Amino acid sequence: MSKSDVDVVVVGAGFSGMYLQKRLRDAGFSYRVLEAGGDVGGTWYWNRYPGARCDISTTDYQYTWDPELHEQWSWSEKHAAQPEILRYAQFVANKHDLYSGIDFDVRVNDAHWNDDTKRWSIHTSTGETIVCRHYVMATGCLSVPKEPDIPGADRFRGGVYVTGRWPHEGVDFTGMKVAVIGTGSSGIQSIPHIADQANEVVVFQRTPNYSIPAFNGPPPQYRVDRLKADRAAYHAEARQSTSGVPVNLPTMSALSVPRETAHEMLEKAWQKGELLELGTVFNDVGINRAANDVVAEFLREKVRAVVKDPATAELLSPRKHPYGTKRPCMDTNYFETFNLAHVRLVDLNSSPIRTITETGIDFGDESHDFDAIVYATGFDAMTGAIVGVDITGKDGVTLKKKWEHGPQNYLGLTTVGFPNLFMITGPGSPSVLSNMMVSIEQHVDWITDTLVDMRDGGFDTIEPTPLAEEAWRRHCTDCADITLFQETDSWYMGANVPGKPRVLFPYIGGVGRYRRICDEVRARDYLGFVLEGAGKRQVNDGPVREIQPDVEMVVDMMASLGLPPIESMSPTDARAFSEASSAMRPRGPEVGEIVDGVLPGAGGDLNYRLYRPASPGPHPVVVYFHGGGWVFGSHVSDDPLCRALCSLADVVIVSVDYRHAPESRFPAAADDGYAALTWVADNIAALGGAPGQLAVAGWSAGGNVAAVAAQTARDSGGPTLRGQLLLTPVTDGSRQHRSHDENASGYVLTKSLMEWFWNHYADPADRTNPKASPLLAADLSGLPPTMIVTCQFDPLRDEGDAYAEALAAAGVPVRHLRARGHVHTSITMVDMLPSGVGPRRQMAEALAGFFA
Ligand code: N01
Repeated sequence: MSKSDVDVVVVGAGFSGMYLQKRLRDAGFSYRVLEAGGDVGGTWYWNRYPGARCDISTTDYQYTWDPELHEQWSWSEKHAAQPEILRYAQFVANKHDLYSGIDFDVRVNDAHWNDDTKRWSIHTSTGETIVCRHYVMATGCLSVPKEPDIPGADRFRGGVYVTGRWPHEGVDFTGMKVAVIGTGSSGIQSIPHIADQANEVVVFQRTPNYSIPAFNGPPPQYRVDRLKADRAAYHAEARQSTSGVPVNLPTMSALSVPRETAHEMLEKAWQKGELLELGTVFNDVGINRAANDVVAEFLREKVRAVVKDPATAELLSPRKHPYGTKRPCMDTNYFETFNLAHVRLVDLNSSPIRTITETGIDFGDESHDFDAIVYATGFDAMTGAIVGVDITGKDGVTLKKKWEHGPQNYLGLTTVGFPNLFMITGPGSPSVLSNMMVSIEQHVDWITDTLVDMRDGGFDTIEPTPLAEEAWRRHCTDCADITLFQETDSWYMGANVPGKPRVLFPYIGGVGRYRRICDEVRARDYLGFVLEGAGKRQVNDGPVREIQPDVEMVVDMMASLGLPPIESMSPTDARAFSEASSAMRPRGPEVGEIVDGVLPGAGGDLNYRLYRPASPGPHPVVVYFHGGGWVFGSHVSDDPLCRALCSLADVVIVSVDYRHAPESRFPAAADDGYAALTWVADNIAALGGAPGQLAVAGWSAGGNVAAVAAQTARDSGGPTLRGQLLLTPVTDGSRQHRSHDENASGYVLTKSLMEWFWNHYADPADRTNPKASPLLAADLSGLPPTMIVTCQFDPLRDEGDAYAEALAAAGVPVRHLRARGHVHTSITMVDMLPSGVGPRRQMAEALAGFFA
């Protein structure tokens, strides 16, 4: 093969391109590495502004693939400065003879896929055409500075500097009047240094940022000690962590401790001077605005403690965006700089820039002359470098066109219509939300291993399927939806570049989860990919993750506990276990009033708990039956869900117990359910309810009791019901539905547990009785309007679906929510799983709608 016809072209010789070259060479592939800069280092080659440093500790921001490097290179500081990181890159490149494989000062102008030859043609700025089988964009996430978008920017005749393209010879600001525009990481790092030299500095701030002091010094001793004790274990932990740095995972809500205690805990984390520490003190900072505000206020207090002028301190205090939804910064003397007499802060919200002139900046009602303007205005992040090159895939479609509405991709690595194109740390991968070194190594390894697999298997091309790509988009969105990220206009959301689609560009599901998914794709014979070679085609289509990410965490956590299955316990032990588990959960929202009482059941008194909204009554009343497979649970066991429904729907919930099996078998629960319903109907006014405004609801076995009660009321001339809400109900004990096998295990409620419930509740002969299996009732017409919620990963899914369909066929108005990615229990886990919020809101809407 000639130099112009190779297996792989790699664009970029930063840390990604360098390691990729090493792996490709070791694996025996021919390759070219093209680099626009004059040296290795990527981001650390270009970002030479004063104060540029890495925010991740040097114990973690370094390669792990060459163990010798740890002995041969030692870092001078906890947060290495740009020159040292560049020297490290050069050291590695020399050690591994990487320079010889890189063409410097070469840009790729365009790249075209030829579907006949199954090869890419790459045209470079030097006029060369390189043909290759595989094309890898190792171009970095923050490599294309954002174009200055301020009127008059091209008129200014003084010095113009962009942090991301800093002159190699440096800039001496001594004696100058300098304007700095932008207060992200680059601005916050450079402003104190510019202020050290300049006569006058005016900082133009549009959005204040959260920043913590770096407390730079030697690398953190506790990390050094852990690395020395067991380097492999440390790296393994980093690879399975959330952000690519080993940190203790928080278990506590920021709202579960008094403010003072929370601030004491945050203070300890703040003192460490590590980027990820503050965000990992509490487990709900990223998902709950009130919890987030505990951290935000702690940081605002820190600003007030440093900045002497209260008005300036307030301007420097972020209030609009939640902590972490823009990249938090680390600084050295940033806030202190605003105490200097020659440094001024201009708030662009009250004094916008009108125009830049030949000699300075006109803002608010002022005109100010400057010798230099520094743009610290950020990057066209994640996709700028990738679509900046004209990449044309199958059928002449460009990547820019395909990504017009969002960067559709599979695993952040590949994209439909562009065979054999790979991206390193692309959109849809953890990338910028992680320690880049860990993510880079993982991507390089995955890509190289894939190329080796293809070569071994005789495949020439690899391309994701549309189904896999769409499922990945959904999974990324599911992960983003449970966080606060989408509330903020940030570069993570593409909001800093006009016209960019608004999506969360990086994958927020975590480095460890992402790695497991990528590994699974390979282990499952390239799930979601089409591979083709001479006379061969392999398609293994399918979505790689459908379960909601927070639900998956709970399911994984429960599996890791290794608890005995409930069906191996006696009913007494199962009840004790269920009560103990319930005691640990959040209690749910406040309601106006809670009243406990007793009502007559079919076989004796039944306990009930009434939840009343805070709003003035009388309210509609919903009689609710708890879950627990007719064997365990009580009138208080679904307390958080009842509170949530009461407060969201503004209705009274009366949660009633019923007799349990095996002591009281079929039809005890059904009879008690109906008895309770009639008693509440008869006493509705005394309970503070509006007469005639009655509905029934239940979850799981309680959904069965509710459905049966509704049928009995219809058939026995009982109370008129305005509606029934059935959450993952048991509707059919007579036969196996497909979901019993599909979701037989691994999703909390198992097929064998369901059998155990049925065995305790009803003899096989009784299970076809509509009082046990409401789906089997001869006539389903005349039942009240119904909402049914079924969950994708629930053994009971299909019988719930079947009931919804049968009711609709019988003319009953039915609202059917198929809760995607949920398991039998997840929607009841109030204040634990954010993905349950939407379904619960819909359930409450349905309840309120029954009475509208
Ligand atoms: O860029 P940014 P950055 N008029 O986009 C403002 C990584 N990094 O280069 O927020 C006025 O964060 C803009 O205002 P607003 C790190 O991941 C890492 O600082 O859009 N202002 C914002 O204040 C980081 O997040 C390290 O309202 C304008 C600023 O410019 C990422 O790179 C060091 C404006 C841009 O902030 C990017 O950081 C440096 C306008 N027209 C960077 N346009 C370390 O590891 C934009 N702004 C240490």
